[in-house]
Amino acid sequence: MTKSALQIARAAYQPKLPKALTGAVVAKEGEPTQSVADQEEIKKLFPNTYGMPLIQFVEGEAKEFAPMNVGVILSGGQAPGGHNVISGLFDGIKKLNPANKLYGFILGPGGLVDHNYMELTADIIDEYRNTGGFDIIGSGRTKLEKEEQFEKGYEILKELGIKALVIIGGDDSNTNACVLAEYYAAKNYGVQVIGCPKTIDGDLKNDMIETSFGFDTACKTYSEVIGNIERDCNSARKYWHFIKLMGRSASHIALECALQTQPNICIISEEVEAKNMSLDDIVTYIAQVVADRAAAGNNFGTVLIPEGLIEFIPAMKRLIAELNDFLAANGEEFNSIKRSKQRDYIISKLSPENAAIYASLPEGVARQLSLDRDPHGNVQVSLIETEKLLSEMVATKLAAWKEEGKFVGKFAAQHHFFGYEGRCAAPSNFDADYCYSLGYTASMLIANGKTGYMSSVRNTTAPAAEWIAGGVPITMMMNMERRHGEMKPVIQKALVKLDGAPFKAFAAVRDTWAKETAYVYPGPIQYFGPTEVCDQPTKTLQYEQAK
Ligand code: FBP
Repeated sequence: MTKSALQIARAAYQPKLPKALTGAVVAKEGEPTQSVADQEEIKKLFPNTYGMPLIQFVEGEAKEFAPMNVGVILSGGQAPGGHNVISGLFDGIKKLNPANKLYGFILGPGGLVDHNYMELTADIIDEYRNTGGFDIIGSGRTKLEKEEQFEKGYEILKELGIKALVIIGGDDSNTNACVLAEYYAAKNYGVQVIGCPKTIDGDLKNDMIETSFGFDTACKTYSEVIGNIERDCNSARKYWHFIKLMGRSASHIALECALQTQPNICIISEEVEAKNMSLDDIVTYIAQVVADRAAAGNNFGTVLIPEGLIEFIPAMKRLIAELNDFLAANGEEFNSIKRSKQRDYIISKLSPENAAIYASLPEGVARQLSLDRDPHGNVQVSLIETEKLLSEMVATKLAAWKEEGKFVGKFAAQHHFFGYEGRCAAPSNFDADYCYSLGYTASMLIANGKTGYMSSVRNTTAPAAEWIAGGVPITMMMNMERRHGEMKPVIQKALVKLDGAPFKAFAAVRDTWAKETAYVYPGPIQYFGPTEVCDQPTKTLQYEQAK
């Protein structure tokens, strides 16, 4: 396989570990823990894994460990650094005992259920150190939640002599890891299950997990390109760029990219919901910034839009819910109607409030809302081109304002969607070190007989040597939430906190950024060079951890 010069140079990079992990360690146990909410229910559901203490690894005496085999799974969307979690895990278990073996299950949790696996040897691991992607074993979105899947999984774990399974995933995958840990513990199967916090979305974090891996690299990758667009924008001075950013429900990515690049506008979904804003409120806000900049002779700008925005606009949420129900019950009749009449048909059937909103939407978006359903009958909101929806509606509003003399200027838009561009980028130094440390820590949790824990590395705004490695009982992060009509124990998803330091820092300066052209051009991720260029954590972490 031909390798790029950077790939060859990066292969030699030795990720940094917290100082405590560089020699033999001992697990220091803290006080027993509780779940973040619904303690009684969670305790009942996880009798074997509830209430366990926090673990911190500190320097200790070297011990001998009997040989063991370990399995690893990559679950869900790709996030930069996954290969380093696996190489950290590999190096950790080999250090415990060189006879230990690591098996990777292919294409996500489905590989465990279908007994699709490969042994990860030193040669294979070396090919993937410090590289982006999940291609070493592939990833998948199969949910591990049914007893028969747990049993099928156990069959292959037993056959391969696997004593512990590491699941690298987001909040849902780690919830499932915890359910699996509890199940295997209850059955006395002797298989430990350890989770690792992955997702570019940044929404798997709490008091104990400072950040999910991949967020750092993905945001830096998007910020590079946003900065390039801003510079283009400020050179030609004739376009408004509408940029949608991945991140699922949470707006962490949009907020972090805004803090890095200082665009004219960044919409934060959590704020839209908290202020009960309508689509028209958002459009009016953007149009006003456009008009004010035009009045100052600036017919250009940059707008960041989080992927999940539409679901956070309360009125849109209600419209989507009614459409889901209506089309589930009347899909056949709807499909038998001529395409040109479908829009009017829907308008005639919806409640007056939702009909009015539906009628106000541009043709294309209205169509997407009524056509694209996932297998559960829901609108696939991520497919809705929110960036185009907003720019079209802004254009319409500005045209009306022009007639009234409220807008004197030009408005021309360009659209972008950044997501896949960042998910497999070569990990930044931060992610390379963080992920390697997470994987290595997972091996120490296994060696210490732990199950139902998530690998945790804290104090991440300090140099890596000072990071604190340990484990957090996954039950500690759980609460009860309604999923598919049933109350289920799940890890609480972290949305942007409006009283949190990163949002407050943004809110304090956004009006200035709207008026002035205050763009910052972060440039590409740097792997070699001065530490202030190469080793900075995200602004989000810096604001959150600022004492
Ligand atoms: P997870 O880490 O939660 O799996 O999601 C990451 C993500 O990139 C989201 O930002 C995005 O909405 C989703 O995956 C898209 O996934 P897919 O390509 O499978 O549709």
